[in-house]
Amino acid sequence: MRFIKTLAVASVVTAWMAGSAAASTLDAVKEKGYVNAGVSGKVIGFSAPDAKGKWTGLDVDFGRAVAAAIFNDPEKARFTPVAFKEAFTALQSGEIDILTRNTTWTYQRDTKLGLEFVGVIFYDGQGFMVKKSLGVKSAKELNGASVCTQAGTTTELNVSDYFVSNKMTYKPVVYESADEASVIYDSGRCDVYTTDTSGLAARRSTLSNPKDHLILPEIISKEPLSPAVRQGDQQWSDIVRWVLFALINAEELGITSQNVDEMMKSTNPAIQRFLGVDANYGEYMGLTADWAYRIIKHVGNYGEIYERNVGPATALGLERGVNALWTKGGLMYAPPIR
Ligand SMILES: N[C@@H](CCC(=O)N[C@@H](CS)C(=O)NCC(=O)O)C(=O)O
Repeated sequence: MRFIKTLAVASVVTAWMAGSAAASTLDAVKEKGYVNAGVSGKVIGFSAPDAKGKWTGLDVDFGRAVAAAIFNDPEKARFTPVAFKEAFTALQSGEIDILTRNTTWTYQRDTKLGLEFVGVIFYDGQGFMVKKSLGVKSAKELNGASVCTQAGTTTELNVSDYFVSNKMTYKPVVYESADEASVIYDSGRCDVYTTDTSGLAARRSTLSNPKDHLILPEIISKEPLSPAVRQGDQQWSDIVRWVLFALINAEELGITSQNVDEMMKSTNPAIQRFLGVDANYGEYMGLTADWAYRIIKHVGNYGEIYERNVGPATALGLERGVNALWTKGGLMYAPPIR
């Protein structure tokens, strides 16, 4: 009797394993030979093609980091531009494997839409941009203004909350895609352009005269931007989450794309564990012992990714601010790899 019971349990477990193997995103990704990453495709610094048509940006580099961990080749990430209105369905339908698209982690997207956000890659907040000629210095002076917002974003609700709570009115001018935004704002159909401040900096850099525009000091919301995956494949969400944590931990440990080979000889046990020198931590996620080494070797750590895409030396010119490591007064804090 006892034996039969054990058998029954074993067959249930086998069936479950077979089922989960069939549904494994990692297997499907390996089979097709690349990770398909959904990106905005139009936000400089986050995801946009450069002059030579090569994808660049912080969100793009995150997709490359996932590909590096799996394939030891960052070029095995493909990028699919997805508009906000189709981004979540593209993920749910399996068209894309990850969504890495300046997307805010919110309660409803997490619970109602069946997405899983893996962790914050960029702490942002919503702001306002106006033409300097308008003479406005603070968002408190925007009563009666026409405000450009993008359909389907968190922006619409935030701006409404802000004007209501400050007892002001505004005229919403809603556009569908980022392409329309510059045209609408540049042509004067709205007085104010509002989105995440990183998006404002990106947008400003594309306007005909960036210096004619002012980003106002008020930050009216929390926009924790996070990569997302479908709910229901725990191994896949672990992989994508720990790729993000590896990027942040590498910066904290001082491991860069430049010194990672040297670091393989480090006597620091945390660095040895991270690089898989004498332990195979990758196998718990279905990856190899050197999964984190691969990421840093090919793509660099979080700080390197930040600096080359959105940092002070780029067109966006964003200081690290709250996106600095927790050891440097910021919010970037990743659970340890041990
Ligand atoms: N983070 C906010 C807003 C993001 C947002 O508005 N992004 C815009 C501008 S930064 C965008 O991605 N536009 C490009 C596009 O839709 O293709 C959200 O998740 O709703």
